[in-house]
Amino acid sequence: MKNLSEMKGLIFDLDGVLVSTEQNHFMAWQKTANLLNIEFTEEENENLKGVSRIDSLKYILNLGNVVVSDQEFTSLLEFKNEAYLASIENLSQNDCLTGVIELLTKVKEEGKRLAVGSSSKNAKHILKLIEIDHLFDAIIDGNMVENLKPNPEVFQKAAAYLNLSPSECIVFEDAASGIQAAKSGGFMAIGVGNKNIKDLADKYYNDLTEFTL
Ligand code: B16
Ligand code: MG
Repeated sequence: MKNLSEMKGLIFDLDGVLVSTEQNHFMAWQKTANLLNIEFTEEENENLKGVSRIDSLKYILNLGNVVVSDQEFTSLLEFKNEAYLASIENLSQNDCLTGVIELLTKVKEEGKRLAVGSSSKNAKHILKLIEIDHLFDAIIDGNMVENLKPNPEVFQKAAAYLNLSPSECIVFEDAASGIQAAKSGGFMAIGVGNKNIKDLADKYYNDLTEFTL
């Protein structure tokens, strides 16, 4: 494995790494599942971290053995997203996870290239709300890729925007699907803030204050 200090690019997942909106996603999915009388627990939600909106709904429908029309499927996606957006309305820089601002500021000063690689179609909106969008050289979100995590496309695209190869970049992730995506794309995969992925990642930190280059 390469020395961390040799790495030129840092690519961050959004939800669960830079900001803690995973609970908001969970609550919004739970409301959606309730409409369909499907029981949806926090344990099940673990499988949806990093997973796209469409694939998440497919997973929940499958869980309850529920079949819906295409039109209903679209309405349910809209319902979930509205519930999610309403719940993050008051998000601010205070909601950045521990160590985020300090790390981003420091590595930027050191000349590292920074990107976000997120499955979320709301990523740019959230980055603006938490006022860190200006720190990134590239923001690749769920609107910009065909294949979402565990496919590596989102991180590969981020590296390409940074003009770097995967072997020159570190990916920070909180979800199994994201660690899988990073590793299959040839990136160093650092797990953050989710003990369930400790064994999957190349290195693991409880939060970003523990990380130094
Ligand atoms: P949206 P990440 C992912 O973001 C979330 O982890 C996941 O829970 C969510 O379903 C997915 O984004 C899609 O989000 O509905 O906003 O498009 O962790 O890849 O930054
Ligand atoms: Mg995440």
